[in-house]
Amino acid sequence: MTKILSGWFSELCDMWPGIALSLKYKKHLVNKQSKFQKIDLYETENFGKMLVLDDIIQLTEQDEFAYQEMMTHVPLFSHPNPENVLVIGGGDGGILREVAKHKCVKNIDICEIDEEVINVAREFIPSTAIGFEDERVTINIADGSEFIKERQKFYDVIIVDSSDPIGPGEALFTKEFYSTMKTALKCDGIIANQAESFFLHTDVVKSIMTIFRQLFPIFGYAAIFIPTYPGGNIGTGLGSLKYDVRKPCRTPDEETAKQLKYYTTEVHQAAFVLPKFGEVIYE
Ligand code: SPD
Repeated sequence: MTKILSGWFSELCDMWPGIALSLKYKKHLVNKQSKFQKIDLYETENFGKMLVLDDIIQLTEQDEFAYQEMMTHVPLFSHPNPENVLVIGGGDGGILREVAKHKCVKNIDICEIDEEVINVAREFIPSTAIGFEDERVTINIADGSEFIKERQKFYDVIIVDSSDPIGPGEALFTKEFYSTMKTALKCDGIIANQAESFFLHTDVVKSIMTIFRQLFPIFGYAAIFIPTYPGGNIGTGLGSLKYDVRKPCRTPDEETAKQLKYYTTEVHQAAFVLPKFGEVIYE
């Protein structure tokens, strides 16, 4: 771990050279090495608990809702009746928590390769780990590509909640991976992934859009504002076999709308509108 100042966590990474986000922390609660990665958990001064994998921030309690809501509700509200949903990665449980808000969903599978991430979330981040408590959730500790071999044409929506394309997350950004995932979707299915920042990682986003263009008749990138990811933004890439992901076909009911802090029907549509220079991701 690299620290610029004592008592501060600083996120330095070759994927965003020359720029680092730093958060002041009160306690360093977890520092362990799993079979796959280094897992750290901090109690920060201002952003609640913070989960860090291989020195990269995965979430803070203060702003995780922005990412988890958009990663989940953009694909799910674009589908008229999602019943079977798969989450790849997402060991903190936040995406599960959001999927569970859709009453039409009958089965929620999660395939997380690193059980230790789930254990740390369950012990220290109950606000996201609550997602594991929904009775529709089945936890699978496995490699996503292996897991879906038994579930061909089964899912309405697949959400790939990965870390960055360095280390264990790298395989989740390849054409091979998305071709395999596509076989697990029903003929009108939708896939959503963690698609990085159109501002800082233009080439990565462009490469994801190129893969999605080759595999799906409908595709796009929805931007998400979030202070604790590099550059203050990230995005979700959408690939759809039938439905227009830019226009939701369902809306949150009154009870769900009250629980949401970021997602609205308007935000869903607006997230696909990028600044002029950002349109380069589609070239
Ligand atoms: N640059 C970090 C991107 C992390 C995306 N995954 C976050 C997992 C939250 N459920």
